[in-house]
Amino acid sequence: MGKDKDNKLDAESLTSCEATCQMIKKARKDGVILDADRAAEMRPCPIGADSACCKHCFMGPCRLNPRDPYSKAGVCGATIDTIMARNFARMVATGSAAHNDHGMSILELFKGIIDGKITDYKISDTAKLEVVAKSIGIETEGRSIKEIGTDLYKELDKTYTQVEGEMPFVKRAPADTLEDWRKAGIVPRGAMREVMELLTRTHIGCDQHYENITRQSSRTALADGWGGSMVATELSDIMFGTPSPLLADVNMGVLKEDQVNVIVHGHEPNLFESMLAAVNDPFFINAAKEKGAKGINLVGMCCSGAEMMSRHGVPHAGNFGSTEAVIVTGAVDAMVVDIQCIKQGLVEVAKCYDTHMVTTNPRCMIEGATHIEFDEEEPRACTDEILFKAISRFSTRKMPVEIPKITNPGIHGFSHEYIEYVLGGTFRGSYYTLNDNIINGRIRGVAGVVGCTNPRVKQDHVHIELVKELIKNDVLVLQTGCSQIALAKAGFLVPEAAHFAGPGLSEVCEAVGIPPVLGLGSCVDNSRILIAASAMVKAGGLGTRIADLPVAGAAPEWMSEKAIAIGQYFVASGVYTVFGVGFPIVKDTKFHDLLYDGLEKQGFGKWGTASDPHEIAQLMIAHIDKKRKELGIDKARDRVLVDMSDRRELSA
Ligand code: SF4
Ligand code: MSK
Repeated sequence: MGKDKDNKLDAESLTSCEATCQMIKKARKDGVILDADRAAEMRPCPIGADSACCKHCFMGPCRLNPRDPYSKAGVCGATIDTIMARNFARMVATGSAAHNDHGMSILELFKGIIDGKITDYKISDTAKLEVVAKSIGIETEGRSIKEIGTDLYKELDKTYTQVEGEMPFVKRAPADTLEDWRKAGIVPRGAMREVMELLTRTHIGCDQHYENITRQSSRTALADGWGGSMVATELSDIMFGTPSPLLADVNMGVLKEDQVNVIVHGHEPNLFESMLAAVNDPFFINAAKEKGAKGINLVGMCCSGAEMMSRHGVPHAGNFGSTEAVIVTGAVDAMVVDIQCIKQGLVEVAKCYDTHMVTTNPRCMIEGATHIEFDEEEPRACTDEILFKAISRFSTRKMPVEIPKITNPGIHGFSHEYIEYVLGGTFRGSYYTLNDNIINGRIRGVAGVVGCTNPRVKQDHVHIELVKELIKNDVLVLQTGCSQIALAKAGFLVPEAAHFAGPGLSEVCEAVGIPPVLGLGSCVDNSRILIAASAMVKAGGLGTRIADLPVAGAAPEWMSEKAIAIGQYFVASGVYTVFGVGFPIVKDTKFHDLLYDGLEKQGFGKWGTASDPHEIAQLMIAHIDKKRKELGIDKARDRVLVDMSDRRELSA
């Protein structure tokens, strides 16, 4: 990696995103420090990076030697396996809690609408309301929306509060997968109970068997994927509309110099939905015009941005790695945030560029930011106050504006319902065609590539190179979150990207008219991938459990505890899941063997780690091929590929 004249890493080596690169250079010129430069200054602690330390009690903190992990134990006698399993468990607990807390807020909002207490939102997708209710055994025939909705609320409330029994949405898993969970004793009861129990087990002197701790980690992670995240996705669709493909622009070029620019960044769609209503209110459009603006430009970032783009085509300015950099444009009149993945550093950067930095959720206040609390019963009080501030900042803009002139159009909004429609057809109404193309070998398998960006690696680079390699090898890629935005910026969410795919996948994409990379939305929308995988099993021909499918997952630039919870729910559901950047674990330990091999032997998925995108791709493809072989469909693929290349030669 090269250095610039101030001995800092070249901006080009920090990001593949041209717009972010331009803003890193500008920030350095302006004397403003961004996350990428803070990361270069902050060397990770090598013992913590390997998860070989513990600070769970004050007899410690205890540090073990990752190079000789069994040479000593903590003061209490805790071994390296106990310490790593407990650290891992706490990450799963936090990640699962975050998604479940989000899901619980969405459920409360749903209840408020059904009860008639909240009137600013409505039930938008009544057909989906019925489908979801039926999927968990609620009678819908001849009943009103209020009756069905009330029962659905009561049933889904168990996702969080139930202390005994099985969480409602686990019924949607393939029967054999559910049976595997039952045998292992990891069917989640209620998320509050699972998170509480997992944290209890990690207390000094409690659970000190790495396998037993990890069993509860799986249970708590499943309470995320098949619990809080799935509730959030399904109810958000019911309230705000189920996405179907639409064209939307991504990248910093979506900001407009002559308009009032408002960015919403975070994870809960309700704030964003209300902001969308507010910016379309003629009162505010006129108020902006009176101050010399051509209008109000609402833009998203990170996951709520991905959700709003999927549902309404709201433009998206960039992923986690660009949230500070976008403020450097000087064009952001208000940066409005709710919860999760909000860097505290935003406040300092916003101060430097005279941008209003506004927090809105009582769970997420930031010192130095303006807090304007959002209340679903009176949402416009918050959004309108923010808009007055943003308009007034526009009219008194002091900072020079420099907006990178880059926008990348792409197709977003592939809900699992739409995938079923486009790859199954209305006639069959299942994943039959997808399965058929996997069985005949045109599609080698399916990969979920998801998750964050991390300033420890070149932004977007690993995502892009990994996905390129996968589609080249006929692997259909499903995406969510910041990874989806990385590929959108690289121009891969368009049908024309089928040219970069292998012959089999490109043939299917061209026939159906879809890109080889399908964007499913935000990080809670990873639950759409679970439902898609279950639908593949149910469509037949590819085994009887998710673990049988030729599928794999990756979070190549992960950084958050939520990512670890997501990884563990995919693994516990039966998916081989590879993380890039690194992983907090010491090799040649029993805990490492369990995560990277033992769980698969027990019938689940397993973890993998590699930092090079091509190596990640090879690991995933090798797993997909292994599953094809186990299913006895490996020969079909050889035949199809010979046919295709023959055909290409003939037409050349
Ligand atoms: Fe050390 Fe044990 Fe306390 Fe952890 S719980 S800090 S290993 S004494
Ligand atoms: S926002 S969790 S950086 S995907 Fe969901 Fe992006 Fe990862 Fe946050």
